[in-house]
Amino acid sequence: MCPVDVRRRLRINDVFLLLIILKFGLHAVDAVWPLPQTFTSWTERYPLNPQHFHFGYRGRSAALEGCPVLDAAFKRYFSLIFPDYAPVCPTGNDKLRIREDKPFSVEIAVDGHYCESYPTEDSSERYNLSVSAGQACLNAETVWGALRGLETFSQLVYQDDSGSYFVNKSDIKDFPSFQFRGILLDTSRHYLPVQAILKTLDAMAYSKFNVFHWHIVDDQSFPYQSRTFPDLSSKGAFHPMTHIYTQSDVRRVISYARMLGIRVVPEFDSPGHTKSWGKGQLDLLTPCYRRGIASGTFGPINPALASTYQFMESLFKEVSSVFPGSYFHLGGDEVDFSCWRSNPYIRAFMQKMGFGDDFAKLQAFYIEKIVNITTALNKTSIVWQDVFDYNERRSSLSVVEVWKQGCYLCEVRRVVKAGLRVILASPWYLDLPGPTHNWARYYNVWPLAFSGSEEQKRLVIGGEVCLWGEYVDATNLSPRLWPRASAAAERLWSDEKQTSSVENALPRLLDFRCKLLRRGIQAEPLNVGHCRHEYQ
Ligand code: CP6
Repeated sequence: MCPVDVRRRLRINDVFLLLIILKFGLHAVDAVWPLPQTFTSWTERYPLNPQHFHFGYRGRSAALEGCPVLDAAFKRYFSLIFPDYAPVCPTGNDKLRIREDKPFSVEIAVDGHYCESYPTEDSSERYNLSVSAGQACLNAETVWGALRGLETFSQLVYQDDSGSYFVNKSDIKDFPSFQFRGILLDTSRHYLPVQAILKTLDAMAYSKFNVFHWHIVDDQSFPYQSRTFPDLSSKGAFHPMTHIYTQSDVRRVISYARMLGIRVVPEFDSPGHTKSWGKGQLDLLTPCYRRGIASGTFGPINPALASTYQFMESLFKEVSSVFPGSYFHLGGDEVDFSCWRSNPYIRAFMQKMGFGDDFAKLQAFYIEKIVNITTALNKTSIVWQDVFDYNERRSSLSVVEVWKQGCYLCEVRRVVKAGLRVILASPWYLDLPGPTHNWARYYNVWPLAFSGSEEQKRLVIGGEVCLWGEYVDATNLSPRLWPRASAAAERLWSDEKQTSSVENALPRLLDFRCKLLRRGIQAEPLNVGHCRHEYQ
């Protein structure tokens, strides 16, 4: 079963690729995005007939029959591989043709015989895929690896000018360079309908992203409908009925993501970025003072009240059971100290605690309590870099997300030197449009290009594309993200030595963008040109 015979090898090299693009357009061979770690392909190709094409579980993997994640993936990928196939009653002609076509099956084997319920931060996504006459063998350690392999297989299939499907003989051994490959969506500055989120999850799977970072609270609105504190969204959402995510919406997003091997990391960003909570929860935010009297405006969460921590604990208890993943993003960025400073009660608390005039100490005090609440709920906390920068006692921290511009690798180095894990976001801010925001800027990023030990580099667990929501809603979400986010996806998945050239990547990215259009994703153009199947 699944023989691997090495014959005439055709490696992807620049000259070959260029020839293909110039002569045929790149609709055929070797166009996989993100680039697999090792990839050999041959000119030998096999026709695929949708009526004689099957997915199946192989031998020792028999226990997986009935695994919902893979069963659903087979259905999904069948439609993605044969986009214009509509089952019809065979006419006489079809019957003749079908008999001539050889069957083809994709045989899947997953180690360990079982169907995991949720992907975790250390789930293996490794797979081997070998395509030969009549069959493709896909081996993986987990169902999540099998999903990545199915995505790759789907990208190997192409149509000739008459519309017939083909796949070339290929041999792929693949695994991600980084285990955390995320996209942040901000559903507070603008509400994103559930459908828009699900569609983004689909597109994420096409680029092998595996984390959806859901920035769900901010100053402008709080759309999450809490069971414990329903007023937070009934008063703090843009609209109490139409601009919220109900418990069932949230469950739907989480289970849809799981089917694609994507983890959902919720962010409850505090103590700043929480003004919307103030509307539904009295005495949570700090009243700001002007010339000794309360001005009627509010600042960050009030860290001086015991009731604050009771509220946060109840809220986190609820959301830790709603979101099954082990990572929790606690935010902690951009806390404006001026309101705290203006408030005499906060200043008195500072004196009592011995913080003097150092508001960073107050912020660290608050975050430490929130981290402890999170740890007690068995979750691992992620914080924005501000928390690391302000905190002298860093022992309770686990994962730090670096977002500030400037020398971000300097910051990465500081964090790993402290023995903490890092997620890098600084180079991947996609929310601002403009001519300088071309994809190569997101491609030419080298997260490990700092001096440090191997052990320190292993602490860089991945990166994240941030799509902040001030200027983004469902109208421009897709074109803002795609295909530029895919450039970051390749940086996070593929081997950096094989993907160091923007020129080599361009033809594959052009091809991939056309695949996105074919799959119904409104990915913006990279430059002048056309796709065989334009978006409609
Ligand atoms: N919202 C929140 C934001 C940003 C952050 N947190 C942000 C800051 C600066 C830039 C882009 C985004 N809009 N909650 C910082 C992590 Cl340039």
